[in-house]
Amino acid sequence: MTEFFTDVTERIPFEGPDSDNPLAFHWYDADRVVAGRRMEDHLRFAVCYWHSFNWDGFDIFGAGTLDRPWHPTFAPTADPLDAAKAKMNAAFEFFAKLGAPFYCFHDRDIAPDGGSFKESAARLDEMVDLAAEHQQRTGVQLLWGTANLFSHPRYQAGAATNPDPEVFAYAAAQVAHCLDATHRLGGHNYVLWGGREGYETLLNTDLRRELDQLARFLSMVVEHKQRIGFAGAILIEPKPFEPTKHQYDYDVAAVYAFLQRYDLVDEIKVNIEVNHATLSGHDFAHEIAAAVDAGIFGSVDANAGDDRLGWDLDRFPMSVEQMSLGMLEIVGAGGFTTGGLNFDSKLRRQSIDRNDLFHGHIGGMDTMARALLVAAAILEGGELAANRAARYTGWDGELGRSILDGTIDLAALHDRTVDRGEPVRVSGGQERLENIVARYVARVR
Ligand code: XLS
Ligand code: NI
Ligand code: NI
Repeated sequence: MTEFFTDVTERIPFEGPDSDNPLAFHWYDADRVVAGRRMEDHLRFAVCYWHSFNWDGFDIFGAGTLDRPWHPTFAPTADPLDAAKAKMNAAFEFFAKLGAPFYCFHDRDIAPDGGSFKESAARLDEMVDLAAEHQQRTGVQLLWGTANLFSHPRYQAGAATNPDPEVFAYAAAQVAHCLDATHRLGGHNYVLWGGREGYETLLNTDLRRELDQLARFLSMVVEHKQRIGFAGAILIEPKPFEPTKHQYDYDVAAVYAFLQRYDLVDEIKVNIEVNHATLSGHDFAHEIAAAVDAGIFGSVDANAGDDRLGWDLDRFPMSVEQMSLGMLEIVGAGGFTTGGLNFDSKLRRQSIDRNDLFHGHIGGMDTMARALLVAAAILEGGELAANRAARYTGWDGELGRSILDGTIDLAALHDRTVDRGEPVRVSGGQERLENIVARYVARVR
């Protein structure tokens, strides 16, 4: 097999924070035990096929720039399956050299559209056989598979939420096939991102019908999962907008309300993407905490946005502090089970060297590894937990308990308050707490 990433001949080593080698890990030390688990098992890193191998660097103003010789932009006359195989060789070479334990794909990332459903399905089957061999050879596992229900023109008005049941049926067939493929490859999860499950205007949209359709679609996915014996989790990926103006899966809270309404809450969890959280006006940590609280936390797409650009930029994560606050919620809740950290992250369009894909992932993995160390140290130090608990001690006293257990009512609280002075105010201490976090960020090794 001819190699693609020829500058990197060995697996990327761990060399520690003081190393100047740009093609080494400085923080991610797979075997290091942190809070009772190996780093690799905590972080469960996945490389995303889509952005890293399927995207040629095009944007709405210009053509592809990246060095992706299998892409139709650069190989317009190549046989699509040969190109897909070359892409897969390069992808698994990369996963293995990086030392990522997992990868993720859309059906169309690994197998090009064949013009008809039948031909597309046959191509997917062929590529899945090949992926199984690559997985076997490299030991890399599938974190999740997903069907692309947003790129093809047939999905212009959505897949499950399309006004035409023929499109719903097509999408259902595509998911059935992709879920089978994911099952065959031992996938740990199956993701549904509702890229076009939303709307542009109420002038042509029946919101209630579309929500009912989406719920029926998801119930069918759950039924199918059970029928084929797929043991992984089904995950919805919330995103507030882009490509549609109003997306139904706006954020974790909206997804949770939807799952409750349609009685799906025990069957489906969420895949939280950091920059989708930002776009919905939340912190990453908030979305994690909301999902943990609802019992629907599944997995994470670990990317980041840009402070000044309000779209899904999908940068590799570089902010240790932002990620530490997210990891604090994840580790505090007991860590990942089926999920992991998928780099749904893109290079910049000008990052055209083959090694840039390593640099992006090394930076992202080091950032998340350092965030894990910070989170574990904060949890072990216990100051934040003690502070938080201290704020609520009143609720363990007589008044707090009698409010919560219902022995005191509104009128009784009225009478009680008439005779009492003002409650004593105390500081929230946010700056002091932020300084504690900053201290951990600075000190962990
Ligand atoms: C797009 C989404 C997509 C999903 C998988 O914004 O993040 O990459 O993760 O379809
Ligand atoms: Ni994503
Ligand atoms: Ni995204």
